[in-house]
Order: sequence, then C-alpha cells, then structure tokens
Amino acid sequence: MQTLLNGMGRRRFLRDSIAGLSALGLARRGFAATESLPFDNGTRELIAYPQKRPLLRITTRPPHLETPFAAFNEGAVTANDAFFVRYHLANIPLSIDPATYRLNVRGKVEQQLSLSLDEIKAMGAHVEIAAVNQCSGNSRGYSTPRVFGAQLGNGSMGNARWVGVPLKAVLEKAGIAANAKQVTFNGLDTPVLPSTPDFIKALDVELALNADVLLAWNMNGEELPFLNGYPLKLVVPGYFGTYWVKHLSDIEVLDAPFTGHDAFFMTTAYRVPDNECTCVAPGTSPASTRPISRLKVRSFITSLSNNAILRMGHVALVKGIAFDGGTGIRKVELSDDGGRRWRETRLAESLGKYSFRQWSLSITPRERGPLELRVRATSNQGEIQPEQASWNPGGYARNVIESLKVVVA
Ligand SMILES: Nc1nc2c(c(=O)[nH]1)N[C@H]1C(S)=C(S)[C@@H](COP(=O)(O)O)O[C@H]1N2
Ligand SMILES: [Mo]
Repeated sequence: MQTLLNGMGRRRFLRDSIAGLSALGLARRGFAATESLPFDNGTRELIAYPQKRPLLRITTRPPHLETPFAAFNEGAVTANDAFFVRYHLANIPLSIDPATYRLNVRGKVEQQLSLSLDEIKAMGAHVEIAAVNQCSGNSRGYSTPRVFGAQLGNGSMGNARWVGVPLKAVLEKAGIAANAKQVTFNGLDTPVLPSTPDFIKALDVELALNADVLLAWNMNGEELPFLNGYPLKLVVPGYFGTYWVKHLSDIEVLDAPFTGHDAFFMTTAYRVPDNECTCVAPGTSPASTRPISRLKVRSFITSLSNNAILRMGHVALVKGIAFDGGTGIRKVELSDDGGRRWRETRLAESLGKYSFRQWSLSITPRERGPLELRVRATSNQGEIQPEQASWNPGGYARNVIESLKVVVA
C-alpha cells in the first residue's frame, strides 16, 4: 500500500519538517520560512510535504506547491523532491494499493481492458523521455493587468526523465474504433461537490497515438512521488502540464469531441485566444478560444537572482535553462546591457528535444552600478521569445524575454 505519508511514516515526516525549519533557524522563532515573489501579495510559505523538500505553498487543499527557483540551477533535471505539485480537486487520493490498482480502457474500443500495473509494464518496450512538465499558468503572477487564478511565480515547471510504455500500445491492444475522435483521461482525484466538474482531459486521437505519449510510472529513476501522480501518469511531451493526468485510472475512447459537465477543463478552462500569439489586448476578452496545447519557447537565468552582486573586473559564469514545445533549442543569447547587444551562450549536452537545455556564458562586468541581464532562446523551428509580454485572460503560456537586475560592486 502506498500512502501519501508512505515510506517515511507520519512521525518521520513531522520530524523532517521540524528539522528543516529549525535548520533554517525559524522553528524557534515560531514562524515558517518564506520566499517572496516580485509582485504584490507574493510572499509564500515554504512547506515540506511528504517526499518533498520545502516548496512554496500556493494552496493547501488541494496541495498546490511551487519549486523554489534556485532548484533549477542544480541541473537540467529537476529533483523529484523539488518538483512542483498541482491539483484542482480537493479529494485527492491519500493511499493507493498497487496490488489492486487498475487502469480501465473503455468506450469505442473492440475490447475493454482493466490493466494491473504489471500488465501495463508488460504492454510494450519501456521508453525513457526527458520532458518538461510546465503548468499553463506558470508565471501568471507577472500578468499585467493581473488576472484571476493561482498567482504563480516561475516555479510551476520541472524537467524529468519519464519511463513508461507508449499509450499507443495500450490503445492498440484495446483496438480503437476507426471513427474515434478523442481519448479522455481521468485520475483518482474527485470533486468534493457534485456541482464541481471532475478533472478529465482529452487528446485528439492523432496525438494520443503519437509514440512519445507515455503511460509513465517512473520519474528520474524512482517510482513517481505520490503527489506527482503515483502510480501512473500520462506524459504528453511538448504539451502543457494540464494534459499530464496524474493517478491515471480511466481512459475512454470517444467518436465525437468531448463535451458536457465533466469536460469543463477542456471546454471552459485551459483555453487560449484562438490566434497566433494566443493573446488579446490587455483587459479584453477573446472572440474565440481553443484548448491550450504546446509549450512556447522560454529561457531563464538560474545562477543569479534579482539584486545579486557581481564583482567588477571578475569573471562571472552565468548559467540557465531553456526549452520549447518539442523541436529543441537552437540557441540561447544573453545581453548584459538591457537588450542592446546579445552574445550567444554555450549550450550544454542535449537530453532530448523535450528537455530543459542548460546554457552558460562568462561575463566580466567593467563598470560599477546596476546591470540588466536578459536571456532569449530560439527553438529549432525558429520560434523566438518576444520582447513584450503578451496578455490573455487566463494568464497562460507566458514566454516574454526574462530580465534580471544585478549590481556590480
Ligand atoms: N489527476 C489530476 N491530474 C492532473 C491535475 C489534476 O488536478 N488532477 N492537474 C494537471 C495540471 S494543470 C498540471 S500543471 C500538472 C501538474 O503536475 P505535477 O503536480 O506532477 O507537477 O498535473 C496535471 N494533472
Ligand atoms: Mo496546470
């Protein structure tokens, strides 16, 4: 039996949390550690949940936790205990028995399936893909004008090595109907009230049959952390995290687009303006929308934070990460004069086209005073980050060129 407090037991969880806090010298003073995001009401408590280091608490029920940004400087892969956590429904599973767990496949199929974990693992060759899971609302807190929704900083993303079998193998085993249109995915979390829609996502059949879409049970060489979807998660490389259904338990093949009460997270939420920039004039509503889909190209400086101090005449190695929606990163450029001149950075080894790509560049500040660093990535399909932030009512898919103010002393 896997429980949320599993593997450590409640006592050890409490002990670790308390040890963590007192290590920061805070337990004695009687308040929790916090981290402040640079927008109004941006102070977040750092809370350690089971299997997690202290993360920024967005909400408690359900748990919604962001990765402290410094964790992204630890490597191209985000550690499991640092990986963000997002849920929509308050009834999240607290214990799952891997022996009795089943994945059901039904709908427009030749034969319904009810698969145990062992049967899923025997369904095809095990595939490993490094891929970024980013929440559609990552960085929403920076939207101006501000928008409704969780006021997220930049920590609702992470990159991991996922191991699973292609979803395609399971769909082919079930035998999907020739006129199948969409496939829906549901997990073990449920709404508290009947009026709340369930969290069910749909993929078009063509995408569901893409060989890179996985039913994954392993993350960075370990079984999935409970809060990241134990025992099975749908991994849709290149697509926003909203499609990566956790605690996956039910797959239904449809011969029509998914609609109805429980299609809320497809037909109402997680939609973007139906145009190229997925944007509208700030403060206005789009005439038409479509479901959010692929990640946009982004890059971040991870080795420095705002107001960091660099020493004049000393070499500073600036490091960071970049990613896009699945073509891979062609180049990352850095500017140390607020965007006038750009220098190409050195790209680290690629872990694959869906992964974070690390980059680095040495700079030597020549003048004392404030310095504005900017970073801009270009994908292999030529997509480049915009200079101006675009706006949409959901605060989704932000990808403006990031800038950071440091001081040369
Ligand atoms: N079962 C279930 N799966 C879910 C969700 C959810 O609410 N329930 N939220 C989705 C959203 S919006 C995101 S961003 C990712 C977050 O994945 P993580 O919690 O493993 O980081 O899970 C997705 N899968
Ligand atoms: Mo999300």
